[in-house]
Amino acid sequence: MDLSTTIAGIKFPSCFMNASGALCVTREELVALGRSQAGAIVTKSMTVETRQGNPAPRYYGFPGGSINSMGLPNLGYLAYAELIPELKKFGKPVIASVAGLCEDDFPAIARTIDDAGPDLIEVNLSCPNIPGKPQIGYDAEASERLMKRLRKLITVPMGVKLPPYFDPAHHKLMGDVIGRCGVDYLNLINSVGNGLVVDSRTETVVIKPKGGFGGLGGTIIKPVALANVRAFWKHFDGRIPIIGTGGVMNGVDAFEHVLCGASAVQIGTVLVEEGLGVFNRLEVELAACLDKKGYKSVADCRGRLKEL
Ligand code: RRO
Repeated sequence: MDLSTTIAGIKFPSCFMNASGALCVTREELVALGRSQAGAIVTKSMTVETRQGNPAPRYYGFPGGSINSMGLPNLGYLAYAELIPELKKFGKPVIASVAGLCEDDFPAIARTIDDAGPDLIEVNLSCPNIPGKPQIGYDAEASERLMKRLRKLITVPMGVKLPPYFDPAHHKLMGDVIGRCGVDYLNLINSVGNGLVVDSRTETVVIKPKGGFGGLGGTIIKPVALANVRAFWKHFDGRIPIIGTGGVMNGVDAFEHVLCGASAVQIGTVLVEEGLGVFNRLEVELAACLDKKGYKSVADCRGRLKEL
């Protein structure tokens, strides 16, 4: 079964990879992703300075998913710029995720990281967890300004990681914006921001930052992720490749993302909960699912969701 995929002209040996944030902050974690069966190495979103992130506990897994408020812990962009040539030796694409605490942080990071030669750069417009900083992706004008600015600096394929949108009017608004910015691929979706998980036994929140509010991931967000993949796939008539992220715990979840239009699939919660062995399991499960349905590859069924 052919589980390879191509995004913006870059060939991935497998369509499964880590979601930015999951096991990809340190050199050790990134090297372990390189040695694993993952189809790519995706870095943690990077900022200008090294960051410890928010106080713990800041991640909590529960049967239906996870909530996190990590607060952008990362090594700082200069450390990732130095690491990228080493990571490229694993023979699979390296995706550098670029963030910032304000719009003006992004350009310097993008310039230096572009020089370091990752295969793709992903602009994170959707971190929900920095106290007092709204997600850029919910401000269409700021998103357009920033994407146009970065497009001039980035020479490798440029993707954007978007937050979930919950109304067709917002899919259209952001779709139109993205169509004007020369974006090469979309990553849909980041965590569903500012949810609240309550432990009724202890009568407390489960994570410390922001009074317990944090980004939701895992099974509970799958329908939201699928809706966003589908909405943007339709908006662009399949012409902008999509990485589907959100709620993938098994091979059938991945198949659903592909049916909605995803060219590749990223995993966050299940990677954190299960570890690197999950990549092999998901590949076996997706291959079995495609085989049973008579598909020969991921490309074979992409976007083929039937409507009633
Ligand atoms: O570090 C985080 O708190 C974080 C980020 Br940057 C993001 O984009 N999405 C998320 O769920 N957490």
